[in-house]
Amino acid sequence: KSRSLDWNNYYTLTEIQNWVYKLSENYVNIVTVDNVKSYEKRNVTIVKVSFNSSATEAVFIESNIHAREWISSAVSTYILSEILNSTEPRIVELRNKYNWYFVPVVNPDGFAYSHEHDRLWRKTRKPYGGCFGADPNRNWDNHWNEFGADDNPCSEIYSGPKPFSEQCAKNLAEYLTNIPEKIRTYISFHSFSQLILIPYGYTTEHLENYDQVYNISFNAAEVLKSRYGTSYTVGTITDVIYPASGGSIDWAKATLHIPISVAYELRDTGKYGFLLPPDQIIPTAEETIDSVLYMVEESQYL
Ligand code: 0X9
Ligand code: ZN
Repeated sequence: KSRSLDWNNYYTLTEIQNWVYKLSENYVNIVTVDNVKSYEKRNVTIVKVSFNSSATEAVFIESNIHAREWISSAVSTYILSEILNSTEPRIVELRNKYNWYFVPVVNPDGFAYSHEHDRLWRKTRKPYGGCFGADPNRNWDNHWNEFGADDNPCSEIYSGPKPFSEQCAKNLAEYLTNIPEKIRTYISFHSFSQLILIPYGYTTEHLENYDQVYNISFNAAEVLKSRYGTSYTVGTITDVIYPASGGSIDWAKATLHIPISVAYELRDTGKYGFLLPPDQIIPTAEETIDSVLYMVEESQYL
């Protein structure tokens, strides 16, 4: 029996996808669902929420490109639900102004594997010699395999044999290039560490509109903290964690010229790590949506 999402639990791929299809039946003409395929022929489900058919700008939110980071899709589906259902004037304004795209599970093969076989699985499931999977967040065609990636197929950060060797990343990138609206905010949810990460992962240089994006992200972290006191660190991928090229936010920023393209590393800082207890889903989602709304509001000035 498929459970309906209430954010008191983590859900399987099938449950998340069934919930999404129900939304498209209940919100005809507002919620539309597209799918692209993964290596194992699962659906990478893309949900579009459009209250305004003449909107020319969009927000794009993806999660669970890394399989074991379950809190990431729990938060993105919570935000999807709030964008659809909330009567808060602030949310009503942002859903009328932008079309909202959500990809709750970018890496469905890995996600299913993390539910069924190995809770801490990270990568895709495409076979490479004796090992399985490439890191789909090292596989995008932007400074591919230059930093913080590995040529060894058995590594957790294996970049794959070539850019976009992983179907889920390749097909999502192709979908992104065909979106008719201008994406103003692109958010990739990960866990864990409590960070807001700014491009780029391949250089220590601060490129394009770094100062503006830093200020907005810094304030977004303050907004996040004001709900439950959760502290986030803000900076470029290279400055805050480690050089890591070939990630989705770098590709999105460079290829689609998105004013705000960031990754959140959600709760916690290591006590539970990837195994964040389900009773933290709702507080994590609540504090995160506050900061996301702030970012989307600020994106109009960039
Ligand atoms: O290493 C990663 O891919 C991310 N950290 S995680 O622990 N969730 O694996 C950081 C991603 C930062 N973004 C890019 N490198 N583009
Ligand atoms: Zn991750």
